[in-house]
Amino acid sequence: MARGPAGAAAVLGPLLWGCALALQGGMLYPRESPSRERKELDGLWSFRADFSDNRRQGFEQQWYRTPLRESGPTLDMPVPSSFNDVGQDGRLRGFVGWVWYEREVTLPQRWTQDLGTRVVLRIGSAHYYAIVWVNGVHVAEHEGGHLPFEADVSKLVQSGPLSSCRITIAINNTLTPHTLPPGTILYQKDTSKYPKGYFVQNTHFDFFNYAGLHRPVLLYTTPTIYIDDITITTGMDQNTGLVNYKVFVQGSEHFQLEVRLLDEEGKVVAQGTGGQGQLQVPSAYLWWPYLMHEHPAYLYSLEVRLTAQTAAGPVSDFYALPVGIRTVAVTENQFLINGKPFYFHGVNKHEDADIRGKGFDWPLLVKDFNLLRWLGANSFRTSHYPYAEEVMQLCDRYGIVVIDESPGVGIVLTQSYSNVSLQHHLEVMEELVRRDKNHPAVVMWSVANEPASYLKPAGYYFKTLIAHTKDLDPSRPVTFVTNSNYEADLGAPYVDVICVNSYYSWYHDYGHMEVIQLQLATQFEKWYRTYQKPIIQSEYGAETIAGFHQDPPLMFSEEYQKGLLEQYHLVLDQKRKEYVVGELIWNFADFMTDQSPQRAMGNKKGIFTRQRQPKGAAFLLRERYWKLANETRYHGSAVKSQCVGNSPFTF
Ligand code: BDP
Repeated sequence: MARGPAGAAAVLGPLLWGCALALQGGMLYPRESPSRERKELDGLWSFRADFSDNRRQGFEQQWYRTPLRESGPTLDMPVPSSFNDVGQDGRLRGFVGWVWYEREVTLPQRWTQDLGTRVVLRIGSAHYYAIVWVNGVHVAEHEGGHLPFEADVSKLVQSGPLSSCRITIAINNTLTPHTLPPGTILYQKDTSKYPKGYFVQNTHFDFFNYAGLHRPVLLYTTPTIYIDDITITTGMDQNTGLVNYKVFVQGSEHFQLEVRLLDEEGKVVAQGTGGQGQLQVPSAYLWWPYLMHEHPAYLYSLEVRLTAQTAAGPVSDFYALPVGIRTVAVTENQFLINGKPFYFHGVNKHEDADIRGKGFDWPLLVKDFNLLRWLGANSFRTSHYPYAEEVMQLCDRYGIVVIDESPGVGIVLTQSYSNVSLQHHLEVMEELVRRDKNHPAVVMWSVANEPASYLKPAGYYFKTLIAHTKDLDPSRPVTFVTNSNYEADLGAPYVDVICVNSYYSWYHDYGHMEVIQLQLATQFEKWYRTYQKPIIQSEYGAETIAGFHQDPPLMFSEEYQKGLLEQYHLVLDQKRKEYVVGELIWNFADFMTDQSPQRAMGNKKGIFTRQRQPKGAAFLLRERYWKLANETRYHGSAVKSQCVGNSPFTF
């Protein structure tokens, strides 16, 4: 029998506490379990860019109907990867329009013959707009390049004698004023200067608009009655950990649910039944950030078992979700994790590397986390879009705290504040919260970076967006990152934490490091006086070409980057005693940008090069972050003495 609200949820789709989502269905990360299998589709796909003038030849000729090789020449394209940098054709690097990917897959017989098996195609990210066909039949469309989407393809793969299926994905990277991030297409009509039909893509952000299948694509199975979504929130009552759960089921209204919480040694510490409840964990081990506690990142496992009776016999589904017990709160001048002041000493990142562009890559990811830990960084912001789910999982495991940012970067045109844009932005926040709500590492949502928040419609836009995000998830604070003036910022009244970017002695008063202290102190004082909210210096930095040396320092040299950072640190050290709760360097590593006279092969504000080698500033920051860690580390009694977590990442 159905218990709790799960039956209703099957109709309404998942509910977070108190707020109905427009989205249908959950987006649990596909994990193997006794009832679930996965088949990864990474590797070589067939590929073709549609270079026709209107970019629509693929649709006119219906390239999805037959194998791609039959409608013209194809290239081998690795997945996951951006398509831009893997080839030798200059036209492909900057291509704007539709590209076509295709892959033939052989399926296990059980998947195609057992009608009690549900087969799902999941695309981790396709930048930017994607249309998907299986065996020539349209199965999904998705807008947005940084969040996963799925299609139930059971009927298609189970309808014929075939044990293989052909997956075709058309992807368009065009950005318009209503996409996130926004962009504009500029047509040049002067035929004395430009060839006929000439256009370029303009954007208001500086990272390169890499495109393609950036994250894993896979097929996975569930039973036809299945666990569709789980929502966890956690709390503490004295020493007792509280794990509130809601489980959403699809496929039937008649089922039973059992949940068990296991500690890191596999011991059951709490259990319950039904679609909703609270588990109580006496003497709980808390999830602490890296360097804040001897045993950071303690993860329990929530095992959910669904059983149901059907005419064909019993069905069961099983899903295990990592759970960290921790609380987050914000006061007038503090950011609290587990009730203790937390100071963000971390970085801003990008998903970016040589050749693969924004393509997901395990070696790169592990290298980046090793560098973060070497640096003594306890946090990062997913500037300027949601990162791969696997990144968030490592943050949970290593205790790296995350400010989870939407792709709302470069919202500067009035058109991008229209209702159409706002509606899409609301949906993106729903998709983001749905995907990342259960990660203990995520402590705050950022709805945007450096929007033109002084424009008149920005007040309503951010008020609505932030309120909606809080409805979706009342358990986390919400912010957006500003570079505007404190008194002109129409969004700031609605945020919980002020995140401010500034580039003193880089974009202003360049070459004059002597003004930094005064200007930075003034910045902090004005923001605090106006809003009385904690402040994070969410970006600061200097362009630096690795190996350029100049003393006394000149711009672009490693000495200038270090000198500039030191000036910022003097002020941060004063203000962190009052209300500044964090500092995030721009940027972790050099990254690719659009070509422009201001950028020499990309943005060079990394403290590591694009190949992840340290510049001088990395050593300076490392010394600072470890010092900060030792000062701000929590020497708690009760929780500390109970912790036996086996995380290897102690210090
Ligand atoms: C900031 C933006 C960031 C840029 C940075 C820069 O938030 O995306 O890369 O400037 O110019 O304003 O380096």
